[in-house]
Amino acid sequence: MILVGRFQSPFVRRAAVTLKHYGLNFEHKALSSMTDKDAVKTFNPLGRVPAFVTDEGDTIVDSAVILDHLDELAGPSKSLTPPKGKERRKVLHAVAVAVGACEKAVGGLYEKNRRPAEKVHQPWLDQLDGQAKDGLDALEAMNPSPFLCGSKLTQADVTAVCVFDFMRGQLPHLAPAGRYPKLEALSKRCNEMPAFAETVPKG
Ligand SMILES: N[C@@H](CCC(=O)N[C@@H](CS)C(=O)NCC(=O)O)C(=O)O
Repeated sequence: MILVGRFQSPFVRRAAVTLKHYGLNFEHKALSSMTDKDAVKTFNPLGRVPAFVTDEGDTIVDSAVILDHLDELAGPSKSLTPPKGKERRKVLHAVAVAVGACEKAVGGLYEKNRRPAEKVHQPWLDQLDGQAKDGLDALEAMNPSPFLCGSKLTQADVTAVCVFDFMRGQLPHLAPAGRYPKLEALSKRCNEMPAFAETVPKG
């Protein structure tokens, strides 16, 4: 199995944490969607990360699709996403809020980094940042105790921590120290686990 993309991307990192949590061995190709665009395109026609090559040699893209495959490999007893019912909906809801917040934050980052300064539309940037913060507020309100969906680690925690750590590192104005004490504690708790500690982005 091959995971394509650097751990700086929260979408790549959530796939990597999940692989490691399930004890699945994989080759890591740390390609960047910015600086290795042509190489990334050999795995994903859209030039985005993550991409993934399965043991059967099939290529799949988008972190949600990759997680779906990994959950199937892990089987229902180990899966970080409950198989059905209220529990499953709760986890998928939290995952969707975290991913949505992340997409808004990344949209804001691109608005600032990829446009000439005079073409940045501040009201749009403010809206994106506001939505990203609203997403973190909603996760904080879920009151992780000790995890977002109860006593067990789920995909909600994996995704929320990857997103929170990304914002704290790359966009600290969205998650300043002390603003989200419960998510901060969740991140600390999770980052003590090898699957998280081994995927902390370097540099
Ligand atoms: N929905 C995708 C989002 C992936 C994504 O936005 N990846 C970013 C890196 S954080 C990327 O490759 N951006 C380059 C681009 O979209 O052109 C997923 O969950 O995998």
